[in-house]
Amino acid sequence: MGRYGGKDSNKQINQVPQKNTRSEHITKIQHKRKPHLLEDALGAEIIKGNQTALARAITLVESTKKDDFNKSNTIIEKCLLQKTDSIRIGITGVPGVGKSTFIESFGKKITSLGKKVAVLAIDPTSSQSKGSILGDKTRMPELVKDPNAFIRPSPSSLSLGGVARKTRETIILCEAAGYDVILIETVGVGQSEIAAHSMVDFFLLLKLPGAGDELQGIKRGIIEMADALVINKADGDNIKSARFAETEFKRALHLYPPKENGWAPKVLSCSALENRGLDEIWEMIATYVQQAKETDSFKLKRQQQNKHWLLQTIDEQLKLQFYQDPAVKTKLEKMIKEVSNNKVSPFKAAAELLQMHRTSSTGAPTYTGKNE
Ligand SMILES: Nc1nc2c(ncn2[C@@H]2O[C@H](COP(=O)(O)OP(=O)(O)OP(=O)(O)O)[C@@H](O)[C@H]2O)c(=O)[nH]1
Ligand SMILES: [Mg+2]
Repeated sequence: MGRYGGKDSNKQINQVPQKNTRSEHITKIQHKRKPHLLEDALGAEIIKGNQTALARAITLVESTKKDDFNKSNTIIEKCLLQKTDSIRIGITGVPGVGKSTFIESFGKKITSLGKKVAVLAIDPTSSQSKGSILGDKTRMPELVKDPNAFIRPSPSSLSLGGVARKTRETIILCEAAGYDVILIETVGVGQSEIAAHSMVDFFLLLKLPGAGDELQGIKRGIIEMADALVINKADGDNIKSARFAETEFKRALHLYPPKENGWAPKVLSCSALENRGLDEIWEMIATYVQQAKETDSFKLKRQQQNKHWLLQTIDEQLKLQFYQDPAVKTKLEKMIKEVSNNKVSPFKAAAELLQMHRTSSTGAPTYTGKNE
């Protein structure tokens, strides 16, 4: 008897209970699909620009639960399909240089141009002290109130690697929500700067007036990363020293070859407190973006960054899996002792441990959000 054509099935179709069975069946399917309803709804609301949905999705991104990780991935996938035309700007500088004040003034400038701005942070200190770089929203009183601005502090209790990855995923969500400019604030120390640099289109280094000693102390690496050096606090008694610093930095930057994309880093000065010099900074960034888009280097840089993050994430996950493998944990202790006593070579020990992990990890979960 055919599934749809037979006598019995005709009889059944006319019977009321069949209808119930069908609706039960549909309910079952819906129930099965229910886990995706939240992601679908959040994704759709984010794309409409709903800030509450955006904040909720970011919380999922920041969560260390595996279930939330899967949900956030589904949302990110959806958001990635959204075509955007954003500019990602990194802002760095030593504590007290005026990053928060600058972001407040610059953010307001951006929204006054009819654009939406999102402010995110990579802040490895936020887990240790409550004085996180964006925790201090009092430095951004106007921007906090601006409906076209979205401010999200750095997630706490995560390692730098964890924070950086979450920030990067949050960029995607913010862009899908229609934020045209993404400002990433980071402290001017070590790894967090490198992480920020590898997720932005333009990297801006804030400096203090007073060139002589500054020039001596400036790290070569950071100069090479910066697309612009901006001397902040160029106001009041500082105006003269800021101008001097500007000349000195320009001279110093001449010694460096232009970047791969042909851009020669610029030196400007501003007063974040008095809202001066910000137009020039915005124009400089706009020029950079225009040039980079013309030469395709804008797209190329983002492609390279995607590749970097793919490889970086694989590295992190592999390491995490290896060191969390209970078999490895036990054997590693023993191996360390043996290697220390020259009973076995480090290379042989490593090979054995890796082999052991390969055997024990077959079928092991590919992700664990813990310990990040
Ligand atoms: N005169 C002057 N003071 C400024 C300017 N920008 C910031 N400041 C002051 O410098 C101090 C530090 O400013 P913040 O914006 O908190 O600096 P920050 O770089 O965010 O500092 P951390 O969050 O500690 O890393 C504050 O007292 C600001 O008022 C400026 O353009 N001119
Ligand atoms: Mg600050």
